[in-house]
Amino acid sequence: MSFPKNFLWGGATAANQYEGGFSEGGKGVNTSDVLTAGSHTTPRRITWLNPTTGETGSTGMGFGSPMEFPEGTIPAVVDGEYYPSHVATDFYHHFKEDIALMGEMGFKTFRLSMNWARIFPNGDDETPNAEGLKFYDEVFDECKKYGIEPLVTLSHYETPLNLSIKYGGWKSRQLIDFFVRYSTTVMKHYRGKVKYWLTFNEINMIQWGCFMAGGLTDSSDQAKAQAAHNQFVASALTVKAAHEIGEEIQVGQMLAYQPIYAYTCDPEDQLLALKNAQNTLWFSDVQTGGKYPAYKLKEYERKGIVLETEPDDFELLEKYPADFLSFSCYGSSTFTTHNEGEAGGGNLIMGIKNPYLETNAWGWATDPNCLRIALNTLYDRYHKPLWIVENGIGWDDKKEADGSVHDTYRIDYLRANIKSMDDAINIDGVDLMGYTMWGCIDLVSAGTGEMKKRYGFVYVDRDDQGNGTLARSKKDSFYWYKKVIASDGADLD
Ligand code: BGP
Repeated sequence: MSFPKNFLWGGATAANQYEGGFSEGGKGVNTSDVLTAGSHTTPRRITWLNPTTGETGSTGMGFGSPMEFPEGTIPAVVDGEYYPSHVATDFYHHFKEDIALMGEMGFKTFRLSMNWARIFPNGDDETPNAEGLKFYDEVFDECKKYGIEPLVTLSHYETPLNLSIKYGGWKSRQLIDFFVRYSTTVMKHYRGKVKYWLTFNEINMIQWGCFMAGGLTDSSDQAKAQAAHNQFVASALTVKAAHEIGEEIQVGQMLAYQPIYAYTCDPEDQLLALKNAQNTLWFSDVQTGGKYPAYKLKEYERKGIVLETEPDDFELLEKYPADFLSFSCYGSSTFTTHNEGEAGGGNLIMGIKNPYLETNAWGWATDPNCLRIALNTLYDRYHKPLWIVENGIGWDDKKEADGSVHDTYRIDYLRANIKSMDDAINIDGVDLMGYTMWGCIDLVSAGTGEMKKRYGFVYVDRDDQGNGTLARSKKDSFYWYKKVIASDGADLD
């Protein structure tokens, strides 16, 4: 079996983990720029400053360790800290070389995120930064040379820091206007160059990483619910604007998804699995389905959460749902009510270890059926085109003296996942637009801030402390993926 001829094969990246150019081209500071590096065992931290006393310190990001800003402090870049986003793997200065490598692999599409603060440095500026616009013009022109269709995320785990400090991040409705100004500006400016857009990366992650996903410094349930609502409205208004700007433009939702399994057939385990699945799916029920599900509204009622809404919010959500649903999927998670099983084996949502699956060094389980199950679940529920915009495996790759990297484990992982996708298309009839492997050129890990958790087809010479030449070299998986694309997914050997 093989994939449709127009299937969009490619790779995915995000500005905060890849682009660098921190203080170049008139860019402002983003929330992602105040995150330190961490590791598998040490959570990343947000650095803060007390502008009155000059005192500095840091707090957790809300998952792994609590987020607490002492009175009078604001998130800030402070002296003496290492911030992985500032250089990252320097796409800013390597984009021509990197896009050429993507072209060599035969990419049909390249998912990247636009750095919001490169376009609107403070987020609430009246006019965009011309130098920022120019940078992406050059990037998209380069893509065009190789026939690569860009897929652009508008906000991938970053918000201009000023919006977090001045307005409290996405819990403020004012951010809706700032975001829509930004999305409208870029959709108009890049018309003819960019046709596919995504609004918020892994929108459901606001439940855990609320600073990262929503610029919130307040992690209360009320703030998170309001922030999610505001992002939904901003997404709907972006879909509306897109359709007014050009009928060829499509705006997708981006969801962090993983199939959820019950560890046993005990109905209590089944119910727990269902509830965990709903905790993700309500985000796509709203943004792609157009309606809040009853269970979510009931939960808000129980918890005393009251959303601040405008009279036409719900009509907007229903009238302008996402054109397609994109998602990340790395593996599955398993849950039980029983006091058994070993902890771990999930991705961002950790459950217990699934005895049928292998995990990598970071405890992420590889599940050969996860994409087929995910695609069927989401297609059955929404009947809209789907796009897998993240899938892959993080590994501490070793580069040989001759520059080669023998990443057989990555090829094995991708082969199983592509087969799973193939089955969903050819056996189950799912409408799948494309597949962008996560971190196609090595980049910084979002979860840990490490370099050594690598995903790429291309190795980048840089370590966890920021040393290295940034030189690029092709891994074995580079040649393998090139063959996969050239054969429309038929040759997976
Ligand atoms: C997703 C994020 C990405 C990416 C990926 C891998 O959740 O959208 O930004 O980083 O996961 O995760 P990590 O980098 O933590 O290994």
